[in-house]
Amino acid sequence: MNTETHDTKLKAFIFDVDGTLSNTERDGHRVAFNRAFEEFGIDWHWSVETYGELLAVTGGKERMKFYVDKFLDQDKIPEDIEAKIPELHAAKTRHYTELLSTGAIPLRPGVERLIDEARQRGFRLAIATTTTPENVTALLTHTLGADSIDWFEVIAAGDIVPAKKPGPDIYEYALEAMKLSADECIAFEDSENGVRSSTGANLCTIITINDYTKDHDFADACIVLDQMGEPGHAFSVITGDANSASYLNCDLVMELHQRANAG
Ligand code: XBP
Ligand code: MG
Repeated sequence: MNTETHDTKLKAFIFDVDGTLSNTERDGHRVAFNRAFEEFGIDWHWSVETYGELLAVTGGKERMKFYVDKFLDQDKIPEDIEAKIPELHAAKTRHYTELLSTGAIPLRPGVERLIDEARQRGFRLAIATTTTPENVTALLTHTLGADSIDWFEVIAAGDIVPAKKPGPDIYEYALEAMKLSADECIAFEDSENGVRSSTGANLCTIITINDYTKDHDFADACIVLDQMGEPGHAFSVITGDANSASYLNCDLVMELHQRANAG
């Protein structure tokens, strides 16, 4: 097979947001949930550890419901909590976007460099996330600038599909919106729910782990890294073959995509 021809098949990069572009969960979403609980006079506090367990369920509204169902004794469940969840979640989104506007939550190493290179080299960009659309817009605006929202051809987010990750639906939605097939794209994820979703949509997937996801099962990923890395600030390869590269750039992304789609 002509390698050059196959390489050119990669057309788009599809990014997860939370945990992949930025470590938003512990110091962003978790803090915002706690502020919303306080605002509503609800006596819950999600510690760093508890929040790690709650991340088993994607989606903030779904996560609160999971907490009520699995973590609270029956007599501790606030009255009408089901009805209050949408309002609580709206408050949480407000607190979260306020937090992002302080610039407190940066992008992970290598993310901006890889996105810049991908744009220069003509790759199409998309986002596939379970988080609320306003959260994506706020993160992009406060890290890459307001114009960056337009760099992403599709921002597939939140309730746009009813079945959140680990369902493949959000990636299938992004592929359909871009009119691309799975083998023309590559996904970037950080979690087991994420890789189940992306590989469920048949996408070759690059994982960058974080503290919450380092023990997850990434058997179906094409490579697992501790981070994207930068020139002079190497990544560690956890599983897979990075061809002696020390950071993730478009050449390595193309190589991984080619290997995954060969044969
Ligand atoms: C992130 C999530 C989200 C956020 C909270 O998933 O699971 O639920 O924690 O966002 P991904 P909302 O890594 O796929 O982006 O509260 O806005 O739902
Ligand atoms: Mg994620």
